[in-house]
Amino acid sequence: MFESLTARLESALGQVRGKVRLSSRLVDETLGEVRLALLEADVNVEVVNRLLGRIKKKSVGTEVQKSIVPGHKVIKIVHDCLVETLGTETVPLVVSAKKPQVTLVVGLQGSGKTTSAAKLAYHHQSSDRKVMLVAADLVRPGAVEQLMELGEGIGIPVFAGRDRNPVAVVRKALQQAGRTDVDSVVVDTAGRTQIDRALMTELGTIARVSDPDEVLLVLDAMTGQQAVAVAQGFQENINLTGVLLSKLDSDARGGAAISVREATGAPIKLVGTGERPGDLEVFHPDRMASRILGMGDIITFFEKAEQAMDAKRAEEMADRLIRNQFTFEDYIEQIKGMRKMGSSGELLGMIPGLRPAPADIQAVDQEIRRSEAIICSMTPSERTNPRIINGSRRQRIAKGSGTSVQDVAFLVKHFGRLRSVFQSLSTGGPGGAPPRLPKALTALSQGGLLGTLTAPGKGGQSRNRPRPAGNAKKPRTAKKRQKKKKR
Ligand SMILES: Nc1nc2c(ncn2[C@@H]2O[C@H](COP(=O)(O)OP(=O)(O)O)[C@@H](O)[C@H]2O)c(=O)[nH]1
Ligand SMILES: [Mg+2]
Repeated sequence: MFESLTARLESALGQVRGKVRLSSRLVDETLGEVRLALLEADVNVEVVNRLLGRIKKKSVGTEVQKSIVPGHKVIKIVHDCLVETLGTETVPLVVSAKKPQVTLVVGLQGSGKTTSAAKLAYHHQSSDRKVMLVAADLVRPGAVEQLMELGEGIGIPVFAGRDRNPVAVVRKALQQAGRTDVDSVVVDTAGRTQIDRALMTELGTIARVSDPDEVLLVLDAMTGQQAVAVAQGFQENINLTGVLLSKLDSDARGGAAISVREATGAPIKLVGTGERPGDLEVFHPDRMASRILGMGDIITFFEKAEQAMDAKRAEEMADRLIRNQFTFEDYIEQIKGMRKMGSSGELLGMIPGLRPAPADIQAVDQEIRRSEAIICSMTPSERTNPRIINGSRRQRIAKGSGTSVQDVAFLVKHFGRLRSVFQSLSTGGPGGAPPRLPKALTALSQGGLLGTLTAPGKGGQSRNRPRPAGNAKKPRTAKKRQKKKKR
């Protein structure tokens, strides 16, 4: 599903991914690539223009530059605007008190109507409704037999009259449904190779006699933006309640999926994802956007980070770090913020390009718990001024936290090291780079703080191992993370 579009968008957005500094030129370039990717995917050009207009409007403001990771923010904006294009909200199937409830399945020949009618019937049946299928496609040879076979496979009766007139078939089917206490009737109608008068007249008459609760237009996803013209043609002649987009499983480009809602206003309610009766899914715009972008990790990271991190507080903390005023109190707060975002394993997994091994995750968790225990056993003055922690204080803290004197000494020592790292950021790195407050924020939000503090711990070794401070061997994950920070 969407393989080619997703690959294209991933490479387009790869340029800003993880970036803590963004020039407006880079943003423009990236959005230009996004535009091309969409056009290549056969998305309707007007839809592309409107979508990009929205994205551009949102990505120029200060909100992007001020966000935790501006590069991620741009991707998040693309995602949110795509959700809007896809319809924002999930539009459910109509639920009515009428009995039987009637669904008409309409569309061009070969779009997947008969298959989808069976899927819908199966879907209704699974919510404990008594269902009947109606074979009202008397145009396509073998269409009635095809539906009978499908119905038999899922144990749903198929009404197929002897009339040559589909309107009469539908009328009789509804009478029988009334007699047999059927809750839901799904009517498979005839299609044509293109929209023509005869078809529209026939559908109009069927709609009049059956008073449908739902009229679903089946569109073949593989036809790309042609689907827009088909939908408009049907809309002019019949009241559609929604679209069922079929063959999404075979659609690498996504042109129809992205275009239909924005171009026609008709909501996509369901998607077909295969040939079997169960291959039907409810269409959720947000999940679909994540599938199309293929960057679920960043979106989730961002949403959680924004929830957990009060931006102002984060800035204050970074500021304190830079002024060398960052204390163990701040560190504890930082850990709590991270906790709100999920387990450290989840968090590490969300950092782009990082695939931590379970052993690393365990080690990090263990180290975090240990340092938390140690800090909790410190007095407030020790937390704000770790310099006063001497031998006897170390002993007391170790006892209180169930750790060793070495553990306490290690944490204090590395805390000092961390502060100096951040301070060097503020005074400029090699080559006299300007102060990089946003970078400090990135490090914070991406677990850099925790990483630095816990880096030397690996598995269960940390307790017994003598620890050379400063140049201790770091686990793989920490190394990668540091690389990430250098970008
Ligand atoms: N892969 C895939 N094939 C589908 C899907 N829906 C329908 N088809 C296939 O598309 C072809 C045409 O479907 P059919 O229901 O006969 O179309 P109709 O002429 O509109 O009734 C058949 O071979 C179906 O098996 C789908 O969601 N995924
Ligand atoms: Mg058919």
